[in-house]
Amino acid sequence: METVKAIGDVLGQLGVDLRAHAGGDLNSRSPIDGGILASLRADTAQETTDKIGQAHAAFLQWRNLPAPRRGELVRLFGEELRMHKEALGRLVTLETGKILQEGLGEVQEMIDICDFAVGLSRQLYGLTIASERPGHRMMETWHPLGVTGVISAFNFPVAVWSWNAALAFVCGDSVVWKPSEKTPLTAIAVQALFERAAARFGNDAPPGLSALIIGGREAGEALVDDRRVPLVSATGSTRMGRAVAERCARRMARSLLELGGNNAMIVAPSADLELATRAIVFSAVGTAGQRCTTLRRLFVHDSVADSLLARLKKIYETLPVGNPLEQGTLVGPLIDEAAYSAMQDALEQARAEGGRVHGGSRAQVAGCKGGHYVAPALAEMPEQTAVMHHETFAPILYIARYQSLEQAIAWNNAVPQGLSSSIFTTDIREAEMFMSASGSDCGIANVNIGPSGAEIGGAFGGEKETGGGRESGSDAWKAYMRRATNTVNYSQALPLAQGISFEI
Ligand code: UN1
Repeated sequence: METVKAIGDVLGQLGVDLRAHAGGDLNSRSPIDGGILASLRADTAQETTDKIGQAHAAFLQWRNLPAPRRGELVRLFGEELRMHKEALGRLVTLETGKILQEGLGEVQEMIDICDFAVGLSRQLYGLTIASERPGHRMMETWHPLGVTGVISAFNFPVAVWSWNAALAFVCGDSVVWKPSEKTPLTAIAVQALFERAAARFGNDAPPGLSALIIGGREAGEALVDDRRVPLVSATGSTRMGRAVAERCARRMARSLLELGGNNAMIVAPSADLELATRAIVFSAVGTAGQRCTTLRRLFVHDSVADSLLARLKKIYETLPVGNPLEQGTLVGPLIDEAAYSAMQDALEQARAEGGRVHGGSRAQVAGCKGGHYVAPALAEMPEQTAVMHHETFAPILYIARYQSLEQAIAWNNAVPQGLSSSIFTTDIREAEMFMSASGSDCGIANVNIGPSGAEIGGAFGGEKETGGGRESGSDAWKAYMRRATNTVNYSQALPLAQGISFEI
């Protein structure tokens, strides 16, 4: 099989040695053709707890290094990524099935967050606060937190880890990573690149600063339940996130959650339909509909619906579905058989709810027999029906017509998830209304771009069942640190706050 032949080369270019992980029954399977890329061994419970212990010891040392010096390690890691962008991007494609352009984009996203984190290492600012007492000063200091646990999903197998890890390292934390069992190889490769950067950095990088746990659910649970891990950042399904949140809450640990999205776009009467069409297609079929930011619900004003639909149908009919390694392919495979079945079930439900479905059936791709390829689906719905309240991780775009902006915003907000959203309009009132307090209730609300493909500079995450966490840019770093409020008395008196008199 093509993928099985390709994997050796790519791992060689990345300098990955699988021996430490080899010899188990955990298969990394390429969604491109079903080829088994490697059979790996899961870490034992003892190995997992040892790695967490080592990460904790590493933290105790790492936290004392000045933050700009910690940033230097992230800078070196970013250099490794730059040097290996092509090979790592190809590995992402081999293991996730996303097209090569998107595999490379994922590695670029890692490079970007490294650059951001290096700058941040000199900007971990705290406030100074006016004290109500004479001769006193108040301030906030941000300190390293501890071991950051990262649980990542198959669809962004390395970028989402890097959002967490790059910030955690400059914040003075160590990181223990439990990747999706569907994508262990990309994680092993990234860990190898990190170790190379750490070796270049020298003895100031303690062993175990970044650890990788290969395994399934039990490995994740061990991480979530370990008292030495004060923060667990988890990306994946709402079901998984709820379990993580509950277990963390039981031991009063922090959880940072980035869970399901069910993202909508509103296309208003004044929209530039040409731009909207391009944004819709990228957001709805990119990564074969398997981004948490994928566009799933499209609300089109009645007056432009026929025109927009005609454009979309035409493009959907000829979308290049195929081998993601080949140039020209825009839609690669779904991750596995279960994803294919979930898509068919959702389309069935859409039909039962009065939807008219175009596309959605299995596509045959030469040389890729073991893969699950589909023609992306458009589902014209009579209104926002029950199926549209669920996130199905597949390229299904539900379309409903609206009459008033209030109705479209209400539909946008009516689902349990609250990650990303967007509006296409050239009417400034509509744009501002959409971004206002009574507009979109999502963590991301865009104007004249689609809901997916965010830059790393903004805080990334969403509300409601999306979990409330914010990762990546802006001030997301604060989640990886603990805040101390310091009050300093430089006077010779001891005035009490709130004017309390307490004479002894
Ligand atoms: C995800 O799907 O979990 O905004 C992350 C985007 C990407 C990240 C997606 N930058 O679509």
